[in-house]
Amino acid sequence: MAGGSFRLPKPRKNGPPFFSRNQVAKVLHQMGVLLELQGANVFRVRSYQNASRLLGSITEDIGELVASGDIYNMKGIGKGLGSALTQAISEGHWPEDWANLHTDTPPGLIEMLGIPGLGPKRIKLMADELGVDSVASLKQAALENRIAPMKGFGAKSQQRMLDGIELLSRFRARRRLDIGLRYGEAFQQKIAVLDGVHRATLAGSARRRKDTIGDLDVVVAVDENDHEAVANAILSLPGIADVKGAGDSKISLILDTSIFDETFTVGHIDAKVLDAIGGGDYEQMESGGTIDAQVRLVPPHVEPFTLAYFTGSKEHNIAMRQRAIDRGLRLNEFGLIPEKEAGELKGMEAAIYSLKANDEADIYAHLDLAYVPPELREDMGEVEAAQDGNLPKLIEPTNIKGALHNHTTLSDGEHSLEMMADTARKMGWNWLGIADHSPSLKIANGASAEDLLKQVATIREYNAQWEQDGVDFQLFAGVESDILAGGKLDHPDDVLAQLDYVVASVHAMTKWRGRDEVDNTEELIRAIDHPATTVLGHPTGRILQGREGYEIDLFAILEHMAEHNDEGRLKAVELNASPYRLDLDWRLCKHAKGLGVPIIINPDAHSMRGLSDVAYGVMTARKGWIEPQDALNSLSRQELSKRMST
Ligand code: DGT
Ligand code: CA
Ligand code: CA
Ligand code: ZN
Repeated sequence: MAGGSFRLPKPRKNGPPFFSRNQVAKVLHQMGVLLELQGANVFRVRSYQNASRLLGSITEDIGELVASGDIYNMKGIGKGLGSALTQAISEGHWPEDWANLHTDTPPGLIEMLGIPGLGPKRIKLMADELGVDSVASLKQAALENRIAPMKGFGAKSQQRMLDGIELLSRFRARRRLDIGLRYGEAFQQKIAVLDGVHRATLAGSARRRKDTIGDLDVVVAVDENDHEAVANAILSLPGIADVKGAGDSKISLILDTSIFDETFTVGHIDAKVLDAIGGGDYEQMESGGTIDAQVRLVPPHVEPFTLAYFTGSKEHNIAMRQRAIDRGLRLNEFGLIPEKEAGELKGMEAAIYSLKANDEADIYAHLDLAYVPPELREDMGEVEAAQDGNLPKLIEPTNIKGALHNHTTLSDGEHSLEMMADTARKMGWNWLGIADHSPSLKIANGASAEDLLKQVATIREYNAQWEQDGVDFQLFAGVESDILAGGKLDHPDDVLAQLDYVVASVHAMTKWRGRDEVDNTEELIRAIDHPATTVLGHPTGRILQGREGYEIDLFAILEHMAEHNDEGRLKAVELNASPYRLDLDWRLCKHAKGLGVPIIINPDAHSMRGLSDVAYGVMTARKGWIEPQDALNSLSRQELSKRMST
């Protein structure tokens, strides 16, 4: 939840100090906000705010400050606050009136604090004057234009609230894969090195590499005797904003960005994308963001079953369980148990009769199946394929020899042609395609034909030089042509003819999203039919957690592209690897593959660092059953050169 959660943290088991400096600073901040929501005296509010800031910035050990009584001497911490903090830190409980303030504040008001740009003062005003007491009722009031007339508000701030509500609801429901993995991997790594932990694995949708993640699931193998100690150690890790429930085998908590060893930043975001996901508000929400996580602790011999279960998907689990039932077996998170031995026993008690498994592959083997990679576990035909020995040999990061859709300073990229080429070489790639924006896309600094042709000439010179020096690397000269009205490309044919390839993409989102599927599909097909078009760029234009794509019939488009390929003309569909896009969707990758339409995994890099986004494309491609031979990225530069000249 954005803005964190508004609960008082539970005391550490091994205190004092029962709370960390950060926890105390956070509680003081919350108190300030809650008091302001209540309309408390401004001086009182400020004393909590100041104390929070003070404790947030000191380097002294909070336990010692309290033990020595020095906390009373700190400027801004009066007698009242000093004794409240002393009691909390040395005895492990918060003052009763603090706890009451937390429980008495209507949750709807706290929920509203998550709306970007909306603070406690204005929430209180709207609550008093309009009776608004939740995000839903605020939205209603805004839609009925009841906020704009209020003094100090206005139509603009009303609209901003509506935008903020929309952003909050998207942000809350799910998080993008890149963000989920950042939290998930940081958490998993911290657990993995704790004393007594045999293994910690990120399971759930993150392990299946879904494009968005609901919550994180971590499975930890720990000897029975160590469960309690490890559970306590996990609860003491940094980055835990709140604990929703904690036992020795199951912990449910909320992580925040303090889990990261370095300051959390979202990094560079392409301006067009940032716009779609909420601009500065998005960046701010992400830095103050949280994600839910569930941890399961199980003994090592049970862990493979637990890992398989919590990796899911639910649909895959159901298919697997049915297969077990057909063999007289019971499959669950505790084991694979012969029904006749388990009898009336349940859960862990039945699991003593489980077949043995050292790893997940053993579970699949018991069910006469080949090991199914986590990405494929969606009940999309993988169980049948695992039975028949037809599972795909999925593409791997090491198969990637290059990518075709990348920007330089010629349009809206951050880095020069030379820097991009250099980075690609250092990544071990053998080729790199440059496709800067075309003239019509003014907001992305689209390059004129003249400038583009200069870049082409430079590319040819570099290639000649590398050839001469025996360097196994080359650049391909392309363009990302905007698709214009009527499906036209954005340069004259004689210019396009001098390029190695063309990525044709839609950017006029407003127009395309305002039109129906039939018109859009027709125009896209016309652009694809242009002899110069090699790649269909980000086919739907979707921005994950940002906006839906425009309406198109991708099945018809892929079928049409398949006909071209059948007749020997290369028409590839892009899997845009930016974690904000992951467009083509993984479900359609499998379909494209089936039709024989080549995929090209493109980072759409706008900087040197952007090239590494290709990793998310590989994850998505794997999820979409893509094998090395299905993706142009695995071709050598000579092979690709040949393919593109047909
Ligand atoms: P998410 O969190 O919405 O991105 O998606 P998942 O797949 O991580 O779902 P989650 O966190 O609710 O549960 C993790 C896994 O646990 C899920 O993939 C499969 C398993 N699981 C959860 N609930 C059920 C259930 O009711 N039946 C079965 N067969 N498996 C379940
Ligand atoms: Ca999950
Ligand atoms: Ca879960
Ligand atoms: Zn682009």
